[in-house]
Amino acid sequence: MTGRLQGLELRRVAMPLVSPFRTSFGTEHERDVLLVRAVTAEAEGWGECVALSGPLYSPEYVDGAQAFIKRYLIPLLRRFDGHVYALEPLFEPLKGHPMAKAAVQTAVLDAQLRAAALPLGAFLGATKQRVPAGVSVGIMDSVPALLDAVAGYLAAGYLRIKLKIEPGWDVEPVRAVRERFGDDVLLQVDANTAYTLTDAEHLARLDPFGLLLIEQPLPEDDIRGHARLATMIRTPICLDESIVSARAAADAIALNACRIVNIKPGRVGGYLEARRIHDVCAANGVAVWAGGMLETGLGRAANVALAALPGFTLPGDTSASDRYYAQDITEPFVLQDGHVAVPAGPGIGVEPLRDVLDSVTTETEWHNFTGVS
Ligand code: OSB
Ligand code: MG
Repeated sequence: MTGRLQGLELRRVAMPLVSPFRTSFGTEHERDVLLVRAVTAEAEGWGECVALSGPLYSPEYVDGAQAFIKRYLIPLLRRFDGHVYALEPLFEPLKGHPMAKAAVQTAVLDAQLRAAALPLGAFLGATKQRVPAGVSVGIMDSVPALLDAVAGYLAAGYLRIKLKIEPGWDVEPVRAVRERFGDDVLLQVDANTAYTLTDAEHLARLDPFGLLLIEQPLPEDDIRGHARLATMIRTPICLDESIVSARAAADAIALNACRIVNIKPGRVGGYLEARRIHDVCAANGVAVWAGGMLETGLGRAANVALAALPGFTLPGDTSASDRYYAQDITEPFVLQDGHVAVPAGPGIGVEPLRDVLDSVTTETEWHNFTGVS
């Protein structure tokens, strides 16, 4: 699995969301996505950059990721003809920018897997053909609006509900969802770093509701705070933003800062590192689940393959395409019995629908690597 790169395409697409998605850090109305297409003589592959438009979830943002790829990764890629594993040491001297690196790595990995006729799931060690789907529900203007949204998702078959929370929108929405839909619904919350340790008593008020987990209540670098909070509340703590590498996962686990980990390949520099986090967690008996970043079908396909690994024992944010987009850029991912099918074809196993892709494209640049030694 090697192959000289003939070139790289950077493509920006504008994808209107079916409804605004509000979190403790902001509201997304439209997804401005950077796609990377890697071309070799044998095949081409796709990677989706999960950076949001602004640096509100992590330091990366989509314009910055594109600039970083152009200025720092493309010069390295011009001479690259190795296995995708060789990209990690090649990129390693450049600090940070995991989402930009992940997008490029995934495009190259997809091209190499397609050339080798190997599905991404098989490459990573997937053991399932379909994965249970949860849904992430944004902060709403009112509790009745939230209950309507949750009712719709449960009717569609979603197997787990995640409520975005922030100070002022936490205990009441959770109580209302429990009262209306009962104790059997798998329910969890995600704070996206909106609290501090002084909120511990308040967060303990979530204890009676039998939540699966509370995701990232405290700041990204507050590992000790999460460990302390874990002794003050009964709801299991899950980390998202804090888990930036397999080493960070090992440290957080060793310090008892989390009992569960959300794995997002973009946050950790790609699917190779995501796989290592899965392995570290499995070795420590820590459950993992697949996070999401409002991906199009291209990014979703790869996330679903990862979610099919044996350590992914909780439903992920691997929702169907129509939870996000009226028209996806691939054949839509659909919910069947609350599950999403793992693509069976080589690489990520899906193709962009060319007409749709072109109709949402706002910018394309092609970087040609041939003729350069
Ligand atoms: O914290 O998990 C998060 C979306 C964008 C940025 C961060 C997060 C999210 C989600 C949505 O919760 C997950 C999805 O359905 O893609
Ligand atoms: Mg999260």
